[in-house]
Amino acid sequence: MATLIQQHHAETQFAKSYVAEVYDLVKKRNPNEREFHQAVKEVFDSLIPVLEENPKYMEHGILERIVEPERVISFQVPWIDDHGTVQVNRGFRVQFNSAIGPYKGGLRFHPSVNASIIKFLGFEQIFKNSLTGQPIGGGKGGSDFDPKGKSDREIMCFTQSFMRELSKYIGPDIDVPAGDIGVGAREIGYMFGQYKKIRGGYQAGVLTGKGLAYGGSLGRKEATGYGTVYFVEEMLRDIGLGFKGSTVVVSGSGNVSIYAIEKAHQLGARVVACSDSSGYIYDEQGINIETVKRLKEVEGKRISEYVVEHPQAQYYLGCSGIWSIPCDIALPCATQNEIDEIAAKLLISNGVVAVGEGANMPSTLKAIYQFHENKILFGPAKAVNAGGVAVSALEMAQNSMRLSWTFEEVDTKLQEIMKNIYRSSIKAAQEYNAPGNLVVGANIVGFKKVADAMISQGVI
Ligand code: NDP
Ligand code: 2IT
Repeated sequence: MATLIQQHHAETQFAKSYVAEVYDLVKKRNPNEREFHQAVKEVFDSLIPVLEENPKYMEHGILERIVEPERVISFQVPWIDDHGTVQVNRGFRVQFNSAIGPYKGGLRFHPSVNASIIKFLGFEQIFKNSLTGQPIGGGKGGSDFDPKGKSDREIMCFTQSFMRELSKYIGPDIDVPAGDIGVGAREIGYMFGQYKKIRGGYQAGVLTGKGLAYGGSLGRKEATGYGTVYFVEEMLRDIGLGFKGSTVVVSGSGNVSIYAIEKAHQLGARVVACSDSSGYIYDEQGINIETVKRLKEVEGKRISEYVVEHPQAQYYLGCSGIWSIPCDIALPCATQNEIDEIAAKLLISNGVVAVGEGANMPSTLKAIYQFHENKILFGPAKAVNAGGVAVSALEMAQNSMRLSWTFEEVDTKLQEIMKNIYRSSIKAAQEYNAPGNLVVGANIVGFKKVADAMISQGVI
């Protein structure tokens, strides 16, 4: 008869080989989708102890099912530019998993968008949305359209064409898109108008991140950046530290970065650097966030303009150099894989204490390994940046009730949600023998709820 240790060993081997088999299948079925493979690998590596403990997840084929989107929509987006020339872009919506609620997730407009990018983002969104504790499934979409340098008319023309097709597949109880890179309040406004026109009815809950005059929620604009800082504050609190008196580096200068910088300053930190895809600025006195807001949110300028108004600051070409700046806290808030192994080692040798991922998958797997090996506090994206989608779900709730909460009410709920995500993730990490490992903890908490719901609903 097998001893308990032998039995445990056999179960571990079984769970490991099941994970390896499904991961191989993912690579075979989705060739060349590097980012999607990366996101799957990170989640799968966390799940082995959960599968050992709950063989039912293997028996019900949960991994095979969870990596296969329920629906992938790819469509043509034709539009006419200001010269009268017809342009054609590619649009996507990946409806990944609806076990716990309607598909929910942003739309990204960036020339780098392809099936791999949208699938990695959609896959991450399943677990992130589950972590928030709200009833929302996972989805993502976007286009390879480049909003840079486009006139307002071109943006409207493109977004209307995009929505003409997307409108067939979304709805307040079906799939609720929102913003992401290159999609903010202006784009959501045009898409909402087009959806309303096509449907001939006012369905406020079909999109989130709307303007305040037509169903948007106070606090949504700030939610991802503020939530990122609230989460990292929880991480720091556990070792008796906080933002107060710390030096912080934030990459990017878009929606997430701006409000992460603002909240970090409010908590007494000095944020000394931020960036865009062309370069980064260093301001030893602390970045003037009002200048960044005006340059980026109102005037649509490059971050290099900052030094014209603040001559004490320096501008450096190239965005990756930002990680060579010594800091206590690093908040990558721009894009995927912006911190590689070299950048991680630089941050570590310069004394970084905590890293919080405001962007989606900004650290490579090798970078994450470095942070863990060197006992750096590391907050993974699907936990750290969940505040954005969490407040989107609060926007949906307000739309359903036909009322609106005050900024303070929304912000208080956001703080509670971020604390809960931290506490449940740290608890799961402890329970599954990975104390302090928030990657493992967040993946497990996010996965279990969705997997249990999938089992309850049968093979559908
Ligand atoms: P924005 O479009 O508002 O800003 C993006 C910022 O990142 C810009 O400064 C942009 O610079 C920079 N950036 C984008 N792509 C690249 C690139 N390839 N290389 C270097 N820099 C780049 O987007 P958000 O702030 O909304 O999103 C930032 C990140 O946060 C993304 O990973 C997104 O998925 C994630 N996120 C966003 C949420 C939200 O609510 N908006 C919620 C959760 C996560 P440039 O202007 O030069 O392109
Ligand atoms: O990555 C994300 O969580 C988002 N872009 C926000 C999604 C949302 O539905 O608010």
